[in-house]
Amino acid sequence: MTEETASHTTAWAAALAGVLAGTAGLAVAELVAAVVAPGASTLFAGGAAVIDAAPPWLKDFAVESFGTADKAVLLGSMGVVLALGAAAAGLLELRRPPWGAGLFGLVGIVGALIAILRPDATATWAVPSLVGIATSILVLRLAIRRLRLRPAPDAPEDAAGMDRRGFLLVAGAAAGTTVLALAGARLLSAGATAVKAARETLRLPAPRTLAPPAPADPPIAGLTPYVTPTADFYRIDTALRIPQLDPADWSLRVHGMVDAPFTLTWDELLALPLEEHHATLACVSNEVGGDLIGNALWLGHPIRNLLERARPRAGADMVLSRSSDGFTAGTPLEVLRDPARASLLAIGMNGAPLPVIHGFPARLVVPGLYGYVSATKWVTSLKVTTFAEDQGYWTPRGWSALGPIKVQSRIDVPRGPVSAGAVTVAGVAWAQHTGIGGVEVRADSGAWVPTRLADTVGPDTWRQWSVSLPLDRGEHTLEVRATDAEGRVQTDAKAPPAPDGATGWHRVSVVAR
Ligand SMILES: Nc1nc2c(c(=O)[nH]1)N[C@H]1C(S)=C(S)[C@@H](COP(=O)(O)O)O[C@H]1N2
Ligand SMILES: [Mo]
Repeated sequence: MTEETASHTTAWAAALAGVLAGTAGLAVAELVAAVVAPGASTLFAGGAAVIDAAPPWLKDFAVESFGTADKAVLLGSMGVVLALGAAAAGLLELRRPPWGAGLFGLVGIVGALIAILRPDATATWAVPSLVGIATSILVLRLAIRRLRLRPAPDAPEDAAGMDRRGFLLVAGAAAGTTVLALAGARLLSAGATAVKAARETLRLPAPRTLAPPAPADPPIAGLTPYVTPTADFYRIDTALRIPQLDPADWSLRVHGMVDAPFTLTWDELLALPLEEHHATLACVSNEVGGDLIGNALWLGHPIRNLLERARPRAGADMVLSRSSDGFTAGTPLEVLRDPARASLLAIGMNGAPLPVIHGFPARLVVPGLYGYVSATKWVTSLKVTTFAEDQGYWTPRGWSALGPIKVQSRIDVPRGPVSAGAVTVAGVAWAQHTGIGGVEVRADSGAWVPTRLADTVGPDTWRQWSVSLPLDRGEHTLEVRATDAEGRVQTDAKAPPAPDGATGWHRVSVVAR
């Protein structure tokens, strides 16, 4: 072996040592986090910090390009960046010891700091990153030392100054540690299992106030159903690791500018009269024609009753709701106190306890407002405050403090080629809490044609619409626009989702054959 190839081999081995040391450290951090606090894992605390620091255009881009896979993409990209960094640390340790170990140490300290700065963190959250990084440094030092042995004077030409056997042993031990630590972390993440069991054994109390029955769906293939099946309901949140709240430990603190602050336990909540309401939840990030919207039957206790009990003081104009993982939403106090609006502290969705990803055991649902200013999942605190004093999570990140839902409509059918002649065009339209007054469609910028509206239980949900349009052979552009129940016509002025919701008409191209 020439000296050059030998040094190439050594360099590759050093980079590999860096990656193995890094992965072993991350895996050990996972294991320690499973014991100390699941949120304290270096990878998840770091990822959560990246999400919190991401500017609105990036959030928008991630949601738009990857949808619900945005978190997997984030973790994947972090993995690539960390692997490259770890390889660099390996090379650095080979060429300029102890700077490789130093680089690892720096990353470990930053990881520990990020973890203890998470909203729900305690000082112990530093432990996983610190133990993890100690592991990484140990593996790195041991492995690189095997690569830097000076060849003995009487060694054969090709010895190249490396203790091959020793290196492979260290590498194997590191890989073994990684596998064992990850398996252990898996076994120990019992929290999630306990919460899953608590949810499955939960019997929801019967509602005191029943929702009117949902209207039957028009028999049109491809049309969005009136009630979104829970499994198809969109999910949007900043939670890389879904909060696992056992109802037995859950409570809601109602405090701030109130005369009578109190804390509501799970059993107390279950003993309160519960109401059922249909409401269509929408995400402000929904593009025109997008599917970040869903309609469900919610079961819960009116938020206005909780606020009444706490007695808000004069001057308060906002309720800052907070989740166990630090997300916050700022909702106008008068909206939550409005006796005509069914704003709920919800515990049930479509007849079952809230799924864990939708906020188990309790979340807010406020008809008429985008989710980011109202629909806090895993909610644990309601602080009565002012818009001058407090901001919800997304406001300093470029989104409007107020988020009333804008009138919108979407074409669901047809979305592919059709036979020329009478073509069924159908979809949904929404203007929550005002209600939909009418929906019109047109082909190829022709005259607007009114559509038939399906029944609805009230103004808080979307409405399905349909119409039969005559279409000749060829390509056509279909457009839809809605008018709310107060006569406001949906604008075609295009606006992106940020800062307060997309506008514009939904258009689809169809080929009639
Ligand atoms: N704890 C928490 N609650 C949250 C969010 C979040 O990031 N964290 N996102 C909000 C946003 S932006 C939306 S659109 C709705 C989505 O609720 P869903 O996932 O049940 O559809 O939840 C809201 N509640
Ligand atoms: Mo959202």
